[in-house]
Amino acid sequence: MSRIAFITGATSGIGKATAEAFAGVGIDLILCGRRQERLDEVAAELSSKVKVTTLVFDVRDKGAVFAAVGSLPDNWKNIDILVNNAGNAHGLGTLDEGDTDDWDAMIDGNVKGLLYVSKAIIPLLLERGKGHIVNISSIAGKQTYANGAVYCASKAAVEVISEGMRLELTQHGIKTTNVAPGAVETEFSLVRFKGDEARAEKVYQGFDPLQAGDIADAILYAVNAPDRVTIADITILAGAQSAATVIHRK
Ligand code: NDP
Ligand code: 8X3
Repeated sequence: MSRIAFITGATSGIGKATAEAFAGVGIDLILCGRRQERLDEVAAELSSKVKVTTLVFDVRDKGAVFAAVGSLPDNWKNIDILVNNAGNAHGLGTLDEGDTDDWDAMIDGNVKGLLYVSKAIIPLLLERGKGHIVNISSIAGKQTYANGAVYCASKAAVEVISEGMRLELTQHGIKTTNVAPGAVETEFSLVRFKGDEARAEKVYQGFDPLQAGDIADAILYAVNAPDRVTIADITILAGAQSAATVIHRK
């Protein structure tokens, strides 16, 4: 029987690559994001392989999150896998100079958004007595760096929420996997630097950065593990990376 995955942030980067990896093994997809056209493109690309439906909402909007999940037809509510991937960094700056709108975007999206989506979907998993939640954290959730304290705090919160989910949900047959990537070349830096392409490109220069597909491979491994196995936590760094801010560039 095919499984159904609900993926937030499926319009680009890690979320989109995860959708592609899941489609490759026959997992049906509920793809979420704010950009409808992008979702339509991904859906068109993958619908020859699996069943795909899309939901457009901002994870920061509590009402929209619950309305979107509630709008799913009953057959799409049989969700097996939730990938809480939607999120971004906004800005890179000291606490005294940081933009409080950026802080709101990170705390509201990366933390509260993940919680809203989880609260909407966990009851569906509990009803079925099975499921798997994959939370996309970051190396930044394990190691704090200067100028990134709020982003790091938002990802440290994801680490703690993953642990809390595992403690609460394992007894109900629901697994939780926390995935903490290092430097992945996606739209992440473009968003962090507010569309400054030159600055974003520099982040990935002089070394071979992780690709979104590398993270999707790990997620696929975790969700395909047998019932007796819980992949609790995966940290993935680029080959040239030894810590959040230590990258060996040529
Ligand atoms: P991208 O910018 O390529 O993708 C981010 C995705 O999240 C997009 O699909 C975007 O969709 C969605 N998203 C962002 N904010 C919201 C929101 N408020 N509501 C709904 N959807 C939202 O970056 P990545 O693929 O790199 O990022 C995915 C996750 O991986 C994030 O949680 C990020 O923190 C994490 N991560 C990234 C790393 C990296 O180096 N790239 C390293 C470690 C972790 P849309 O704009 O259409 O809404
Ligand atoms: C993204 C990785 O180290 O740029 O979460 O914050 S880092």
